[in-house]
Amino acid sequence: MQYWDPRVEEMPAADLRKVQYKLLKSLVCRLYSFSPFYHDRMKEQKVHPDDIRELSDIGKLPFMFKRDLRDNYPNRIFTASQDELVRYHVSSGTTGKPTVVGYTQRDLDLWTSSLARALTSIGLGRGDVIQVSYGYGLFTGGLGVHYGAERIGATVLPTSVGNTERQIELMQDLNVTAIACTPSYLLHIGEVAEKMGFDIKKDSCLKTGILGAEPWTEGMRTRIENWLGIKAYDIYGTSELSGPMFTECAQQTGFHIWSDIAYAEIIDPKTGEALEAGEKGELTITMLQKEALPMIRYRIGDIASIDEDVCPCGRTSPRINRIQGRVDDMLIIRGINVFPSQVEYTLMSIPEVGQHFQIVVERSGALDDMLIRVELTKKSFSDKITDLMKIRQSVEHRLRNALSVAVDVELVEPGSLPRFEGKSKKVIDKRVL
Ligand code: DLL
Repeated sequence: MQYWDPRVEEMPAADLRKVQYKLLKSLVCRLYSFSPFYHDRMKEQKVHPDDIRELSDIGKLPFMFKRDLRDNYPNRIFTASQDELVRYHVSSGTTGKPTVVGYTQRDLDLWTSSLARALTSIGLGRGDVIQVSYGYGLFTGGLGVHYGAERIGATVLPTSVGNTERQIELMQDLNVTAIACTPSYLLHIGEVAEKMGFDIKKDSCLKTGILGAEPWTEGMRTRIENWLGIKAYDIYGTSELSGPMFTECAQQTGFHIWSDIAYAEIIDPKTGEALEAGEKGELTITMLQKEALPMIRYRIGDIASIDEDVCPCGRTSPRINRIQGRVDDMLIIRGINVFPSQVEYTLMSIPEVGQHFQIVVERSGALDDMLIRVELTKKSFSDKITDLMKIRQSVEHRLRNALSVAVDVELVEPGSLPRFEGKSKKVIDKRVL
């Protein structure tokens, strides 16, 4: 078993909690003394650093939200001065004003070592060629994975997104063994490779996918693994935490949240109460060591559950089970809550269905209508209307059972729905346009 930093990765959970408490206490004292933002927040909540006497006292601290960063745009809550910053990343701002994250050199080092541990836990290292097909630039995916991969001694191929045919040629010519990109982009790469007559499974050295930045399901993992002949691992992070930071280990049972770097809580999104291990709720993270933009109890908005058992890989940090979606991704259709990931989960279990779908929600009169456009596989796409009718009925039936709401299904030709190079957009909600 390979570890990047065995001292921390194998540290008994009780000792890790002691480390976490020490880091939390010193963070809270520092912020209370030196940051007007955190000072005022703690005062409003009537909590003083002296009240933090054990790790569970973290529950006394106020939450942070994305809007705190937006309201203080661009850098009013940074806790490092301009001359200490060595990098900025900026979110795309698709759901509002962009957020800016500043990093000190130590912040970058911490981010990189988080990924070095993560990539090592997958089994990557010296001798691997890692194609980084996440966007480079203001988005954190490209540069984040890049530095982590270099740190473990792998060779990085920094292709970024786009120019897919060239990506595939380079994958072949340079014997790429691992690719990091969104699951959607890997699907697209796989299809373009097929069109070029290149069979990734047979003709390449690709063995590993490091896939994330958007929700995806176990069903999608199985399909990608079988189709491309690779092992596909989930990678998670958000720009506010630094960027991509955590991956699953070789066990593929949720991503490890390194306890000395981050403290994870799952809370009830409505009440803010902490939930037990195994219960599903909103992931909330405290970054214990960040200098320029420390996040305390940051309500990320992603729905997940936590697993505190020691992983069979021997690592003692807790794991977060696959993200189910975002609180704000949830569609309410005729009063029923529907997550796009439930749709994907159901569709991926139907062999006639391909990898791509699109959800269109409209309001006709007072009622919401949900149409799901579903690509069929090449094999099951037929000229015979009766065959298509049968498949459509069966897909509608499966979706209706899984979602408890009536849906219309439109079967479409393989290759006809949009493809994505970064994060995919699977939902078109015409009610809010
Ligand atoms: O997406 C950072 C990242 C880059 C993660 C590359 C993984 C790989 P943001 O653009 O700030 O940062 O978006 C963060 O994307 O809150 C989730 O909703 C979603 N997300 C990220 N990774 C996953 C994942 C990057 N593995 C937001 N599964 C997060 C599900 C994910 N959702």
